[in-house]
Amino acid sequence: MPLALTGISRLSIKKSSGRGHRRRDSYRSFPPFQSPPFPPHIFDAMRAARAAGTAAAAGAAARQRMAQSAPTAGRFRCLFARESATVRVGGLRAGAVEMQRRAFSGSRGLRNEEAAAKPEVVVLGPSLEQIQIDMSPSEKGRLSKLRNIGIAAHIDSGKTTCTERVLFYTGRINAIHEVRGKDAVGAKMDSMDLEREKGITIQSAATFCDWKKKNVDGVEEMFHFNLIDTPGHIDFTIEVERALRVLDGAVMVLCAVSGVQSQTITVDRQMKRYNVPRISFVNKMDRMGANPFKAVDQINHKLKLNAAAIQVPIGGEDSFKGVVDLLRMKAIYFEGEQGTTLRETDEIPPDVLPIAQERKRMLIEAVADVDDEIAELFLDEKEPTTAQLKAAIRRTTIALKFTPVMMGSALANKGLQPVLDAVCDYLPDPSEVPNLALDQRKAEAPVALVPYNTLPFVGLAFKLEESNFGQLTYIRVYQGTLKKAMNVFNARTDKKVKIPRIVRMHSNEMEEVPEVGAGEICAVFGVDCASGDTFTDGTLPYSMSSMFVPEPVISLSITPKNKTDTNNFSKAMNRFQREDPTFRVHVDSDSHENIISGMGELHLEVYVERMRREYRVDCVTGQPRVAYRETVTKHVEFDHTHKKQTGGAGDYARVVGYIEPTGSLTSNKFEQQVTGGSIDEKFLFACDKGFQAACEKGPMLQQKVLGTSMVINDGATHMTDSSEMAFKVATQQAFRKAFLQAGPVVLEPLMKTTITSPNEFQGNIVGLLNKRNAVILDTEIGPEDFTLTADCSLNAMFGFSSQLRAATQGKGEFGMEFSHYAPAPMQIQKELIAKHEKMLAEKRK
Ligand SMILES: Nc1nc2c(ncn2[C@@H]2O[C@H](COP(=O)(O)OP(=O)(O)OP(=O)(O)O)[C@@H](O)[C@H]2O)c(=O)[nH]1
Ligand SMILES: [Mg+2]
Repeated sequence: MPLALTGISRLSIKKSSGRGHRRRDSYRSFPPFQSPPFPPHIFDAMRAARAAGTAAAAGAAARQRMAQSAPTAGRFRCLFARESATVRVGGLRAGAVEMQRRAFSGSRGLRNEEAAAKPEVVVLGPSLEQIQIDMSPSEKGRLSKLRNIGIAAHIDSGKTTCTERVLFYTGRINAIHEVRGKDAVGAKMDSMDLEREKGITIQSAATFCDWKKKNVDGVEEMFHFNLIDTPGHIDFTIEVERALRVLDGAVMVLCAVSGVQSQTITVDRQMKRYNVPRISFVNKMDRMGANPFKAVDQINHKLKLNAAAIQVPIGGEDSFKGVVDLLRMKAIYFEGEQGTTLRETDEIPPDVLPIAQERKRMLIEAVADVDDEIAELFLDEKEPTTAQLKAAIRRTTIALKFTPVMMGSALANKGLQPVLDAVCDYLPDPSEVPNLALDQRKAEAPVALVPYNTLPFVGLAFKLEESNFGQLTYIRVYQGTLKKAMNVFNARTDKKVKIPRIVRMHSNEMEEVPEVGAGEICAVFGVDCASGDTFTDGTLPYSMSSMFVPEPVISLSITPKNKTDTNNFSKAMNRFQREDPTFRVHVDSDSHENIISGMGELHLEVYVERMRREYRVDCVTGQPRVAYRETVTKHVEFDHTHKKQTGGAGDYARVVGYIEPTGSLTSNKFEQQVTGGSIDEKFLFACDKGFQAACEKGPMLQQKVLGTSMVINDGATHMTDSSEMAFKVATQQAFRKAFLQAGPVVLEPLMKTTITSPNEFQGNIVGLLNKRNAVILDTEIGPEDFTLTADCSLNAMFGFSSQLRAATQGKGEFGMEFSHYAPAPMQIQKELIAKHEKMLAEKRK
């Protein structure tokens, strides 16, 4: 039964439940993506540092004048050396705490209280305030004109269409081509054939462009943007995740008709995870039923963000002509076929004026709610000047307390130029965002990275791509300069590598450059590494926390139709695994089938299809299967001896200890507490290996084991018969025996499911969810439609999309992402075990 998808055009794949031919060769196996678990203190530190930093930045500007004579680089080295410049971010400075307390409401407030309750995190290195003060004029000039931004949103909201306009208006491309356009060229950022055919983005694509922004006094300033267009479909969520990990700001696109949709909620969660400030852009103002203010309300209520429109539309639907800029109270019309001619006038159409005045009042109120300066003016009943309001919007947006909402229609070429201005005006430059590394020599203490070209280099490899010229590694440079032919050190492997070529990416094209400075994004060739690796110049013991990588939840068997294709098949598998940490491949040791696992059916289908197109390998695939896990619930002791005497040297190993739940369903743990040398060190190492091997295939369903800890505290060794292999086998046997006595349970993946639908169908939807034993976590009812969040078992969600469509006259939509593992219902566990045993019995025949 196919897994229901969120109303997306499907790829056709031949399916077969039969097992394919056996394949013996196994491809080079890559270690599973090593995502160092995000240490929670890093999030707290970054979150608090951002809030504290913004407050500090205001004061910093004034103090900067006094401090400008200080020689920059030297001063920083000195600060690092003495470590005197620590910024306390868990227990914020009094002013910042006060400011935050008043500022936040709803969920934000909660996050702050949470942060306040946590122990204080001390960040080594300079504070954001200090970075601003110490910056040399040339660094300041460079960084203040640099923006690293991402475009993220619900599927089909128009991200790629918007990006196409951005590239056109900045002169990066000469003509506009549409997603699914009639000219069959396709948008620049959707460069893969499959993307163009399906009209969806599958991989995020990076580009860069320069925007000439006109100041109030008519002077032009040149800004440099690094831009990443991300996919909207949840199955490609890792692309959004890693883009947001390295970007400083984002444009969140919404549809003017649908407003906040299920995937907008997921993207919002991701932006909050990486503390990314954002501008919201309500697209598709030309569509029938467009209502930007509904979207503003939903951002406030559904996403719990403090949002207000900084524009109002002139006309709507077919007659959408332009917008009123509420800060300057000017009407802006986008004229010419491609909207390239901007006509600005003080004459606001009379029917729009009252709305503009009302919305400006609301804007000031919303900003006053989170900004002291505007609050004071508001209380004194004074209207802030344009400059004051603009500065306050910038402060509060960067401090994650506000999101300005703009509007337009990308397809109709209206409204994108002001968004580019707003990116310059309201989104942070790299020096305004706290970026932390972990100092390996100081127990992973967080340390601030400083985006100065002159400091030692620190960068993060956030994305890999195989190209015709070898591996292409995308790197965000956080500190120092990355130069061609320079030697860099991989913090994970401690290996030195030379950088042969540096390029800037423009979708699938590239431009070679000799160097890139701090705060920039680039790609390098010929560097062998994993996604998420940190690179330094070798002088700093730093590593950076990687991005969050969700666990694959769906798997299926796959076999090349033709035996002669095995080579290409292995090549493709290697490449896809390297590029995408949410895509995994393994060979089932019993059936000898290749099993691919991923985030959803579409995810796997895309890879099968890419294999056919790019590697010319046709495959037969099995039915999608849910990735179950196994765990224990009790403490059980074991004393197991593995003994075999078959003439000559025998096998002997005795292991004593216990297994028990680790308390969290995230990983497994092995520990040895042997005293007195009853088991030799090298044999204990073999025990650890045995445990890891046993965890790969649980004793119940041969699925992976989770949340289980094994301790070996005693044992015995035979002078001649003991070997590493004997101890490995003994541990595996002991594990298996003890596991089955320790209250074993089958775990199933629960998916955080978000459903949005018109209010009248609420009853139907709750009925559908009840049938699936879903746990409803939250329901929010708006004036017209409601949003429901529930934890549902993935197994129960097969076929949900068609049932939801039927229950809501096609008006409901849903998205789901992996939430956590939980014990499967008893009945299902029994069925799964019975099925598995039957399969084993058949094999034995
Ligand atoms: N009416 C209207 N349609 C638009 C507008 N912007 C984009 N579209 C259409 O919406 C569809 C999706 O646009 P994309 O730009 O591919 O959307 P996306 O957000 O990049 O989609 P994914 O990357 O697959 O998530 C296309 O058919 C566009 O032509 C707009 O302003 N008005
Ligand atoms: Mg797209």
